Amino acid sequence: MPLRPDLIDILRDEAAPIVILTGAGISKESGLHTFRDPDGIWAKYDISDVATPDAFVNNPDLVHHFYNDRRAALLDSNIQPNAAHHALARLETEWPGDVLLVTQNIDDLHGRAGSKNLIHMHGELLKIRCNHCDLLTAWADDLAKETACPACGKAGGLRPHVVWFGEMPLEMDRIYAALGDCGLFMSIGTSGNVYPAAGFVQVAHEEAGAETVELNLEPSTGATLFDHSTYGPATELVPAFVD
Ligand code: BJW
Repeated sequence: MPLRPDLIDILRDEAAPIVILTGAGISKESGLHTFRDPDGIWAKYDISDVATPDAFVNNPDLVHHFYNDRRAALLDSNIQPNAAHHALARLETEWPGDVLLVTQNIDDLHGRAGSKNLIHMHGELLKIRCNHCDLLTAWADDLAKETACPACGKAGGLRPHVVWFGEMPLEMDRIYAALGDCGLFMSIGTSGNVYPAAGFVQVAHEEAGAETVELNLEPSTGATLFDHSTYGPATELVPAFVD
């Protein structure tokens, strides 16, 4: 069912808490690749080669190469937040209730657009951490297997601060608490293939009785779980929703 225009007015009057989940589709029109579209990242790389803890043990050079390349792409001056990122930052400022933005994206475009109440549940490309100590810091230089940790001095432990398959996504307690208390759950630019994020719509529906909305280029895997769906490019749909 398409979005009812009056629904937003009702939710605004109630100052309903909102939880928004975003995926790679929201950054596509900024020039970053999605994962599962025909020209996506998984068409060029095998997930098991670059996005699992075993991949990092078996071939750290390839994993570092993969993320060093993606950092270089993100830091290209042509890559900027788009109208959808900016619209969500505006929503956070203007909505009378709480707005929590949960992104699966490891790029920093939501933060650059001004979103503040933001969780990077799959980590952040521009941060690194050490497997040998508790260092978590801003990325400075391209990483290699031989790079020594600036805190503990050991080599081989520095890794991208990202969540690979089989690892626990970040800040799940805070996310589930917000899902259990929201009046509106929106999913934007995600294919709904990766859990636990793909299950958030059911949590919001069953635990909070929230209205659920999908904005995506095409129906996601879980499209039928949403109360309302609108399809098209994020740079058109998200500003139209917010303004
Ligand atoms: C546009 C557009 C435009 C294009 N405008 N739209 C059941 C429960 C719990 C876990 C599992 C489960 N079943 C299986 C699991 C395990 C596994 C999993 O989900 N496997 C599936 C493949 C089946 N999950 C995990 O291992 C996760 N950890 C975990 O579960 O821990 C235990 C746990 C259990 C229970 C509760 C809590 C925890 C970890 C998942 C880590 C994902 N990591 C990656 C890569 C690392 C980061 C990186 O390198 O970037 O994260 S995989 C990749 O997929 C990346 C993304 O964040 C993620 C999601 O992709 P996304 O964003 O949806 O992108 P696409 O490409 O798939 O879709 C883009 C969409 O945009 C498309 O629909 C387009 O149409 C659309 N689009 N242009 C609007 N212009």
